[in-house]
Amino acid sequence: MTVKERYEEAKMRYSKIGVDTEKAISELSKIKLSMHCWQGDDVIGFDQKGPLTGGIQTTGNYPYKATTPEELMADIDKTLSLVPGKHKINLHASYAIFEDGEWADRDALEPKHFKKWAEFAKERGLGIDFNPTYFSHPKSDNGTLSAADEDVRKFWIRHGQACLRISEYLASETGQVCMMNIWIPDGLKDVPGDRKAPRERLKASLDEILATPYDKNKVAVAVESKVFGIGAESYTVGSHEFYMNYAAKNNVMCLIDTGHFHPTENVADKLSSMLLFYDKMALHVSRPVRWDSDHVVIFNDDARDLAQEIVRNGADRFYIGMDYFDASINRISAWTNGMRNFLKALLYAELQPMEKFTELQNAQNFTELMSLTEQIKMLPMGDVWNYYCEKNGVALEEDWFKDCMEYEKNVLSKRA
Ligand code: RNT
Ligand code: ZN
Repeated sequence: MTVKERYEEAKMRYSKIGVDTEKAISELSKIKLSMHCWQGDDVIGFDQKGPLTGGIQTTGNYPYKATTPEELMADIDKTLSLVPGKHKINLHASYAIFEDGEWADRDALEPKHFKKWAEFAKERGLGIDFNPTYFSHPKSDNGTLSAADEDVRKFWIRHGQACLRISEYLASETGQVCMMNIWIPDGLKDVPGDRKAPRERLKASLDEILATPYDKNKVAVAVESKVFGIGAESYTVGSHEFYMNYAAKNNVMCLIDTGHFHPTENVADKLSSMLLFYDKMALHVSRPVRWDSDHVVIFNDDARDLAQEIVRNGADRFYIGMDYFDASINRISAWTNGMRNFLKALLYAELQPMEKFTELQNAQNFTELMSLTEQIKMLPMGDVWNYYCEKNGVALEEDWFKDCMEYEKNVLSKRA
């Protein structure tokens, strides 16, 4: 049987539960994921040679990571050739590309340092999202936007302002909105002596950054909260309450990272509440294993629940970014798996008879609701997925890994 024939069979089976697979596929094709450049080089970047800091960590020593912009771009191209659909790339400020021996500190970064990235994106019709980098820098060890040291705090305010200018430039170049996400690592290892003052300073710093004039039609700002980081277990300045209130009062978005909550919290459950009070929100799709471990996203219950809420609330209300970094496996496979798996979760959500679910819940028919939910798990979603891949000219589920390994053999293993 061909992929198309299998699909036709699946289409018929889905239609029996009132699901239109054509519509599901067409909705899925409208959803853009923002591909995080930092999976390709273990979150190191090009503007510094030091280790990754800020309480986040990559573990593993798989060889062949990208160490130059050319290598990283080639790896992004390879990955995108294995992922169906049209997506965006997500850059950190630390991925500035300097030419002719030039270098600029974080507070002096300019749009020109991202010209190569803008060209890369334009040639491929990709959008770009952006992030100031408040870690892996000598001035980030004792706080950034919440630092008690005024010179340090001012330095990082200037960095945020520079990033707004860069984000606006990237949006102008690509013709797509640039989502700029602010995440800082500020926190304390042990019981704080003062919880209030750092938060007051963070609030004042954000106010100063956002007071910089920028085009709100081009740049969508988000703020990302967190519960704790490595070495900052006792206190996080930018907590969920801090940012949720800050965002609401200052008309910016919240970014919810699926790894930034207590392990038994259901992150998917937050979306429908938040979207009653915000037009849009941003996500970092990650997979925490016992802690904020940033494992590669797999097609599990958490991913499916999150995808279902995205689809239910309207996928056009979300900026969906990927955020995981695994250095223990082939990095192209990590990127590809995570992105394909989340697209599968979104397809799974598009293939749900949502109206029927609502009807059953309203009728208190929980017996049928559970039975139907479970029955759907056995439907041939894989045939719809493979058809979608074929339609988009990318490798089928059973084929992409081989392709990825050929790239390792022919390209990655030749790297110095
Ligand atoms: C850290 C945050 C943050 C980073 C990236 C690199 O816990 O999740 O989003 O992972 O910005
Ligand atoms: Zn994140």
